[in-house]
Amino acid sequence: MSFKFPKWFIFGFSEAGFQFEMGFSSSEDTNNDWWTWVHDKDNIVSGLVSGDFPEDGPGYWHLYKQDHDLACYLGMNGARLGIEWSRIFPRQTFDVKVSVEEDVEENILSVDVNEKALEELDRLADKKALDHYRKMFEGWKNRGNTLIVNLYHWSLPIWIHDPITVRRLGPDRAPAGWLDKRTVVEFTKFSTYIAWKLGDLPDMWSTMNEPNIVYTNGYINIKSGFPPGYLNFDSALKVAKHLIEAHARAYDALKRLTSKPIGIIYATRALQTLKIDNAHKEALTRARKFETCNFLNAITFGKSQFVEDRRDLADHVDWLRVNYYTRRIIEPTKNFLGYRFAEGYGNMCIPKSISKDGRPCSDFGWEIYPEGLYNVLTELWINYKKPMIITENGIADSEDKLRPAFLTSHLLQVQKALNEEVNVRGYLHWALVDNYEWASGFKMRFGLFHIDYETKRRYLRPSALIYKEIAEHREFPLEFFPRNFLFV
Ligand code: PGI
Repeated sequence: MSFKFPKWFIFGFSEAGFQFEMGFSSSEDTNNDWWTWVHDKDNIVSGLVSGDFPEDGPGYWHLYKQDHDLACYLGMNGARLGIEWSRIFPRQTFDVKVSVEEDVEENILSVDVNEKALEELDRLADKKALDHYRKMFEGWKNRGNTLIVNLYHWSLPIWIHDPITVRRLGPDRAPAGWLDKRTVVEFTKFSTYIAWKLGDLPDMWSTMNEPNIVYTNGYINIKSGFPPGYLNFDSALKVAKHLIEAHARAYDALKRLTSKPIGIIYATRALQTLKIDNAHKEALTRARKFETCNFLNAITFGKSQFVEDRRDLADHVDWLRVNYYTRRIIEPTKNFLGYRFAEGYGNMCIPKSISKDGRPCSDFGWEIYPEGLYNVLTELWINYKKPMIITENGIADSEDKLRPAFLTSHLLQVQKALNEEVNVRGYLHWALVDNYEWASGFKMRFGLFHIDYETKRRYLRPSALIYKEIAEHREFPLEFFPRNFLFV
């Protein structure tokens, strides 16, 4: 087995606007659903969200140059950077007319955002915010690095989604976000506008991050603290369908304006069972469909349980972007999904404990399971045959006790996949510096650099030096592997 990474292999980091940008008073973005959600008193008092606020965050909006310096110091040459819809369009864009083609079942088959519409959008857009994104993106690009721009990472403008009112009065009485098919059209307008204004910068595009988390956490696992916390399975399915359509229509729009590859970032699942009887096999099949295939098959083959037969959705992925953290152990159960995640494994462990399989678990209670990364890469390669980049992989580990082994063991699994000619083109770590972790606030620390949130100063964690060593030399010395983490 070779322990070298090819020359073209990208090492880098990923970043998302809402979790990193704010931190200084002039960088606040108050016009989105997540802002409203994490400031809601009921959410805080009930413990659904942490009570930490994103405006106290890392401050990337101001400190991006410094963070780019840190990334370059670690030998990174690629980044996935996010752009916040609510910053670009703080006010509604419904009145900008575009031509939308629908079939009898109200499926959105095409959205045409023409020059006139773009001019109108230009009058509504916040040019200062747009210029700032240009500076941040150019700053990274001009150092000779690869730039992936991601258009949606969970926060929606408040004029499109008012999650508190949706939860209280239902989705018919408030801006309902992805439950409203108009969001598909508005997202296509936003995506087209960004490609029109900033299209010269990205080397690759991503329409959205982990759509599967949006419909599962928002409408099924409502204890996760994700907006709108509206428990309704049919709503989850509707949101999934709209996200699929939004991806496809944004893909079409981007294709008209750019020749650069367009992909989607997906929360991948290494799914396993502990038993192999029929009930477990059936549960695993259901989980595979619901967690992965129903979404990805829709946008690659135009067919799945989420959308039935839709030729207008097929072949809408150039690259797959893989986020991987831990595995899931599947057990059969009589709920509407027909399966659940077993306690004591995967993401269902006690923080800082040892899993039932004897593996260390993160501050979040996520079991370290590096083989799962190899499993998802090979499975996705076999099923979809698309080039891949790992866009997220990392660990909440404030003391940096587990991160060194986490890093090396996962990178080793990437090499294993590379050696078997799985087409994986890069590894972007989550995260470069500590981040605002949605409902969990600042307690979960994913950074290669620790942040002192009072002063915003960044402090190098030892694992950052391991990343640096590997990224700079494109191979890693064997003494980097604690014995128990070899797993090859
Ligand atoms: O939790 C670490 C990161 C987040 O900070 C990113 O925004 C997000 O893209 N993470 C882990 C996952 N996804 C992301 C894996 C799936 C997951 C999402 C939400 C698991 C639990 C909650």
